[in-house]
Amino acid sequence: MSENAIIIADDDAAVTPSRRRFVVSALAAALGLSLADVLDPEELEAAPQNPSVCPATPPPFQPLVPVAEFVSHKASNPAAPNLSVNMTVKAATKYVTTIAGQGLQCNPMRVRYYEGNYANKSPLKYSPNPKLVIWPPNPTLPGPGPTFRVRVGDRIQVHLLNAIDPALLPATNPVEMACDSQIGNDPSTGGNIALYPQAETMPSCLHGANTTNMHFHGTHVTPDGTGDNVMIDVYPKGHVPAPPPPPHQKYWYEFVNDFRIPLPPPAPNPLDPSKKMLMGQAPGTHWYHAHKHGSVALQLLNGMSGAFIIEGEFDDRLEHLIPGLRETEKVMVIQQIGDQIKIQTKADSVLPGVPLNTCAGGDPRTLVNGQLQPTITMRPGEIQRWRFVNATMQQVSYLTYSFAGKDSSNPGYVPVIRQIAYDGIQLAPERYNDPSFGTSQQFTVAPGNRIDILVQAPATPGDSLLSFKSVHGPPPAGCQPTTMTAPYLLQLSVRGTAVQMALPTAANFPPLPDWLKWDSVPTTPTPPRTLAFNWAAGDKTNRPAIDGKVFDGATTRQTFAIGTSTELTLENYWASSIHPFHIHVNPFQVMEVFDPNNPPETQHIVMQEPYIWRDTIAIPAANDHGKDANGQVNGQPGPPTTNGWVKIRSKFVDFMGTFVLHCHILDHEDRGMMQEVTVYDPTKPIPAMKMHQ
Ligand SMILES: [Cu+2]
Repeated sequence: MSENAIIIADDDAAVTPSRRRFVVSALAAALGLSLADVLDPEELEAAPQNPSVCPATPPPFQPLVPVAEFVSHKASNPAAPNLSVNMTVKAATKYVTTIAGQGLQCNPMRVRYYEGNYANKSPLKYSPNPKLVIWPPNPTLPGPGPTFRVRVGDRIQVHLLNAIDPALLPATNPVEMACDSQIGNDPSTGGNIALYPQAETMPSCLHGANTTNMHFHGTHVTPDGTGDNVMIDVYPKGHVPAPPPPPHQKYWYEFVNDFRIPLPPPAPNPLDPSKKMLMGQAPGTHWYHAHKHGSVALQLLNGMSGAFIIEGEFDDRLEHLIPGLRETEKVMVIQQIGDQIKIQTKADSVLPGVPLNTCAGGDPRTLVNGQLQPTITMRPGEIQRWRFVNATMQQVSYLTYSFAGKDSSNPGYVPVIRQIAYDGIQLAPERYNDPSFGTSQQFTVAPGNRIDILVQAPATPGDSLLSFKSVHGPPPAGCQPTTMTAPYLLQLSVRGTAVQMALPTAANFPPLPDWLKWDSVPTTPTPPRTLAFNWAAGDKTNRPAIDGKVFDGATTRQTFAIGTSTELTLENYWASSIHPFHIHVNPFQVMEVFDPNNPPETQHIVMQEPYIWRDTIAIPAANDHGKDANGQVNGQPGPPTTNGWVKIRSKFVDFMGTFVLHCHILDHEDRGMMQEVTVYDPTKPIPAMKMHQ
């Protein structure tokens, strides 16, 4: 972590001595405010509307403010949790500085957010200790929840309490079990249309805006019980849902996720110590976020996400190669904060290529740890590890990043970057040395992706900007082109005396552990499957669907016997959008990618062994060859649309249970582009589906 990292003090924690401990007041100092500056609700209401820069918000080019970290510690006995935190979901008005035209604008918005502190000694009952400091120290600033930093083998407890006051969110439908009233945009007229109640039906519509739960994205743990369980509903405390859920449908006001991150094979399986682990947990940059079907998009747009760093042997080996890397590491959560979702739709049409994008009210508002365009300072020649989490949720944030010199007369003033991991899973040494991955000087991340890079500053002082551009042309309709007028995420400033540091080579880069080699974990192959990411057949609002069906809680699922593996071909029928495919619990290897929008020579990429592991991959958009809404080009019938597709393979070992696969453009997920996944014991009947709403 960074040398100015903020670690919330835990009186019981025996933090590794090399890890420095600072208190949250360091953050207040960095922002030029005291904790007493935190505004109370009356002051919030009286705050000025739309000044150019929000109160207490750092303007662009200020030093990057690290997010507070909860760091696991050695437990007093082997069964005790290594990290136990309270995560309370609240609502507040936050002030988000964004770019409007050529200037800055302050946008007050009422959003939901995570407040974190260490749990007290009664781990099953929520009871915050007022003596403990909390994150965020200033709830009026936008940004992610606290960072969790643990190690493979650790037991984690997260006490999730839903303390949203629905009265603070009057625009929300108080009926948690029915589709919300939302505004859609009809691209054929440019006007607003009422989206609901119209043709969309439970459970695949925007609903449950104040209901929540927590997903641990990238973890290889049980999806059932208190593990990475997204089948539960946590309602605002004291507010009985109306109408009440069916009797068999459990719900909570607070829920404790409690699970152990497995050690690499041949360690015992934490669920059943009589069994050995077959796959390991990839140590890396993972994250947590809200995952209540129907409100995932809104809650991530509000900012309900944070980094979940899992350390292991890979990190030890890197630290050995580059001593001091942990101390200067940067964790960056990329978010786009907004308070309302506007969906583009077109009623009574099932034509391919209809634009359907959520654009946060027309402005992507891309922030790093809640900050607009911060600065990271390095010494000449210094190497740092940067961890990026793309916690955005919409098509417009599918961006390619690369550095460019800030001085336009010297665009070549850029650091050297080397990719070391994708989605929290290390690259093999062969891929670290591959011009398409490790040595590429640009990287592309879709919503849900993480990327780890080593950054080596140029040998002389100067400034460089990490710029970004949309992968397929300008932002889609409905999104203001702020990414074009200010196309950079952050600034790198190189100052001070030079240091001599060397990047790893392919020869000394950490080798791939055996359990990340496909053949080292034997499975029973099953026939390949194809999933079509398309629209609901006959659905008036073109809901996003898989194989023509929106998630219905009754029939839409994939089942796999434990111990099997399969190849999946994922096809994208939409010309208007990528679909970032994500599956919980088990990562996958990427074997082939077909992007029909690329020139013919680069359309079909057949990957080489060792394949890259991922848990989220953008299925390239289809190419409709310029057809209009009537399927014509220049008044003539157009050629058939060419779908984008990827081929992946995955294995379903270690954990039986119920989880989901879905598109990580999260309004697509909420409105139906999701399936349940059941990994079952082949000696018993397949269990029923679990999610109903
Ligand atoms: Cu999608």
